[in-house]
Amino acid sequence: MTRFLKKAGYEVDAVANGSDALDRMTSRYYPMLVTDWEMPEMDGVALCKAVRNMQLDGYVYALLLTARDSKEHIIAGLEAGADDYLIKPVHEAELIARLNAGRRILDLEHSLRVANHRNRILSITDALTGAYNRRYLMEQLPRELERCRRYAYPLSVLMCDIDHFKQINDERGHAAGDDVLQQFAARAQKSIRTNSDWVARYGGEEFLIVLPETTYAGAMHVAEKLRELISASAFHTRSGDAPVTASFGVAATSPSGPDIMLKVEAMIRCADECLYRSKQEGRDRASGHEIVVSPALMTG
Ligand code: GH3
Ligand code: MG
Repeated sequence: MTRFLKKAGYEVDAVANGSDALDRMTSRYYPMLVTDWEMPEMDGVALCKAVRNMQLDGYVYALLLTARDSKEHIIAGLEAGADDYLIKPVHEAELIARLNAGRRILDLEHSLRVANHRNRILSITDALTGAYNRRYLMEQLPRELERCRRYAYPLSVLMCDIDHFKQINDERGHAAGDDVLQQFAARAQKSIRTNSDWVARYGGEEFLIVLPETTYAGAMHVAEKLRELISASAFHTRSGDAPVTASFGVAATSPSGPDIMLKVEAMIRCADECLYRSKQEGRDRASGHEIVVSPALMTG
């Protein structure tokens, strides 16, 4: 069988029984499985069932080989998760033809998977800036909050708003405004930890940066770093260089994590209030608040 398959251009790993096959399939993804039905310990049907219950990187096309050709027998095999079967003795050309048919299914499944992945990325990304969009933010931030609560880690959010952005649009045009938004997102991306922190576009020219496992002091430091990076050099737009500043509002939980009552909405509101304070106090600055007791508890 290995010889047949290799001759037809397949890469083959041959194993002696069902549980060895299962072991191999857990350690890497095999798109195709050709298995005998009748085997000691784990037979081919049990193997197919087990494979269907595994979380794998792609679909596994399973072909069962059997010596019995009764209808009930074959139906049971297909119902257990086999895609096709062959009655032994195996005819070389037929085996290859059936596997090639299986490959067409695998190719389709692969393109579907790629398309789904691309759609998922599109559905959570802001098209202009490449930052996450608000939908993703409202989906993911409650999870971050929950995770920080479970592990008793702090969580901070940083609300950013470009100063006098309307003026940039008015003086240089909307397209130049778009250039500024793109570069703002790029600079924000540059000033955070790539593996845990993330940036979402909250509204028109407002961005929210999520900083897991970051205390109030840490978040204020990030805000200050980004504030400096924004004002340090002009933004290049299609209508020339534009000096830009931004204001920031930080909301942080206590170092031991969010309390039981704290909600995402309250945290965002708190960051927004701090941002408002930064605007009031003259813009191009950061203000923050550490939420020691959640607002719900304070009013309760
Ligand atoms: P402040 O310093 O108080 O934040 O003033 P501001 O002018 O930045 O704030 P305001 O909220 O008055 O104006 C925000 C502007 O952002 C108005 C809106 O036209 C513009 N805007 C929102 N979304 C986009 C976008 O996708 N592209 C561009 N170019 N402009 C946008
Ligand atoms: Mg603004």
